[in-house]
Amino acid sequence: MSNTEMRAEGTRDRSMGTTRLTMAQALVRFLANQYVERDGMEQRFFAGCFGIFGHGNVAGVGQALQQYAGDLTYYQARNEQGMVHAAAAYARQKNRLQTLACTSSIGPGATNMVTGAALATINRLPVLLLAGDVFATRRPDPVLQQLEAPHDGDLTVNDCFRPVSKYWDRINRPEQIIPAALAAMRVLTNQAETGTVTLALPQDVQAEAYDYPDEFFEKRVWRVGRPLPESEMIERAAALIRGAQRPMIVSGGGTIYSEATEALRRFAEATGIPVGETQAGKGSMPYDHPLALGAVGATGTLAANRAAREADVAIGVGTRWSDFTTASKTAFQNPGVRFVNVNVADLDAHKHAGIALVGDARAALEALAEALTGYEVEAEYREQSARASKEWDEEVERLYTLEHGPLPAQSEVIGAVNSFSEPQDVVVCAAGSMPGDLHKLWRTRDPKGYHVEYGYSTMGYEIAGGLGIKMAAPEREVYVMCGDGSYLMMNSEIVTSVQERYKLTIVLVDNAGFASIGALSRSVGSQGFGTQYRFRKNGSLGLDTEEQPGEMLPVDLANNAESLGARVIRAKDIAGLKVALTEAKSADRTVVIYVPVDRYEGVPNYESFWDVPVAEVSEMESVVAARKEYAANKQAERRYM
Ligand SMILES: Cc1ncc(C[n+]2csc(CCOP(=O)(O)OP(=O)(O)O)c2C)c(N)n1
Ligand SMILES: [Mg+2]
Repeated sequence: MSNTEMRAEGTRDRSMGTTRLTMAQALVRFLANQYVERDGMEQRFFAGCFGIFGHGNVAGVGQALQQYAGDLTYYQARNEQGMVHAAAAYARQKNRLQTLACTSSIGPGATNMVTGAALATINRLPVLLLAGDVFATRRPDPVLQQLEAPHDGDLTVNDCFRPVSKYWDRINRPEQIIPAALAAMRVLTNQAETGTVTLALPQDVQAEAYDYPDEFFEKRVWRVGRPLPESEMIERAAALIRGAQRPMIVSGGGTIYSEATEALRRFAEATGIPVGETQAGKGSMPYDHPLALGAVGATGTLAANRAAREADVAIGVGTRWSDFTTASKTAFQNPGVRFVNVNVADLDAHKHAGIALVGDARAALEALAEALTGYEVEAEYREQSARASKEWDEEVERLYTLEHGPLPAQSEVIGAVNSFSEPQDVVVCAAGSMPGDLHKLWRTRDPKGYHVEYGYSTMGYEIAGGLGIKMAAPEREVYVMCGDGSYLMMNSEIVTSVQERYKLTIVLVDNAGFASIGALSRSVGSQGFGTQYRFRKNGSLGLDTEEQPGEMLPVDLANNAESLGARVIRAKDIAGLKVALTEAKSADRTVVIYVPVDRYEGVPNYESFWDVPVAEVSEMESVVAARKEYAANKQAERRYM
């Protein structure tokens, strides 16, 4: 035999140090050899690859995944959007140190991933999309599902991923995968830049062979460091905080990803500065800590929103300051309020004209604590925070135990699930009225126990996301809180959870339509138009104010869940829900607990605002009145320049 030998991995040429593989085979082997390391802990970066095959990937990436099944596990998904959600949720549960790749066919299989791509980029979560693409040779054009743009020969539907990707590339020659794969890894593991990476893979190039240098397949360890902000900036921030009377911390997802929750607690205890939490940051502090004010902003608690209103210095840690967090820039009303932003991303660190502490949350908090040695807020302010925190928990207790009838209130459902769950269990949600209610009411006892996707607030994320979380943390029970609207939008990954034996407990909360948008619609003067599940009557789809609206639709979501392979338990009331939760806990297969709730028994708003513009002119009196109120509320909006 010559110095060329046949191996399972391909044809290796020893003298040249190369191996002849298809581009897809080379990519899969590369992905299987990528690792990350933080704080001396090393782990593989890709836990596997989700995929749905079609002509655009079956013989390329599909063939490679089969050949290297022992190196990179393949997971069959039902909907491409769902698999990207699952990968993003997995990455979030793993604090961005691990994720999955997602392979799709061309055309609709690929574009189904666009929503997931946007979600991951907006939430700053690493996902790698391997989107099938049209022939690089262009010979058989137009291939099935090809977009033909008369003005642009280079354009395909995969160009839709450009604005929602942090790195995008199209691999028109097999050797291009070498620099592209390395660039992809840099972006995915960079804590400031991470998000979606899209590699568009023409279906012919996936199957094309090339002599890849063996170096490409060597184990590579990407370090996730803990960069420190400039010491000069730490000093400036410390000086500002030392002069503050009413400082407040707003903790975001970055605190949790950086595993900075202990450092945050120590910082808060040493200084007496209370902590409010964003959606992604909920769990930064245990709910019953005297300095934990809970949710802040449009879906905030009275404790946090009152503290924010008075705050003279707001210290953002790992937050992107979304409109929900700032209550559309009305949350901080102190005329002289100044911001300090601890953030690994320069973009976020500079928001609100803040003192930018660009760096890792844990490292920065430790450095800031050191610079603040000896500083403490006045005892009276510390006591006020403790009182507000306790009073808030009494409000939570009230809403957990309303005993509303005949149908229960959603807050009672949340209370029952929270009381039943163990501290380390995970609650999942994304859209509807539940995220706001969970933000206010869920008593978090573990930094990884709360997972509400509210960067993109994507209906349909709940079940798919729950699957990703369960894959990342099989030792935890995963409680998926899912509205009927979200359930209808995407329930398909129930099947995947059954197939892969990743058990979820899905609490399907049915209020016969879009309760959240119904309430929002009423607040803008539009009577809940188009938000109920009812038959058309007298030409109208029904309003929340009508005496005799159309008949309810004959939709049975519980039956639907059963048909997908889930075990279904129908709960009529809170007592039934408690029994169902006990049964679900001992089940070994995904359970859907179906529980109807009162559509109109919502959780109050606690002195906050969210900017949703109301029509400036209208023939409808209700709209004119709503516009007036809107204009008055909007007066409070500031710029924080
Ligand atoms: C994909 C997507 N489409 C539309 C919206 C806008 N939206 C937000 S909540 C909601 C209704 C959700 O209904 P449901 O899941 O039943 O929850 P509920 O509001 O009843 O609590 C809609 C349409 C969204 N967030 N995501
Ligand atoms: Mg609903």
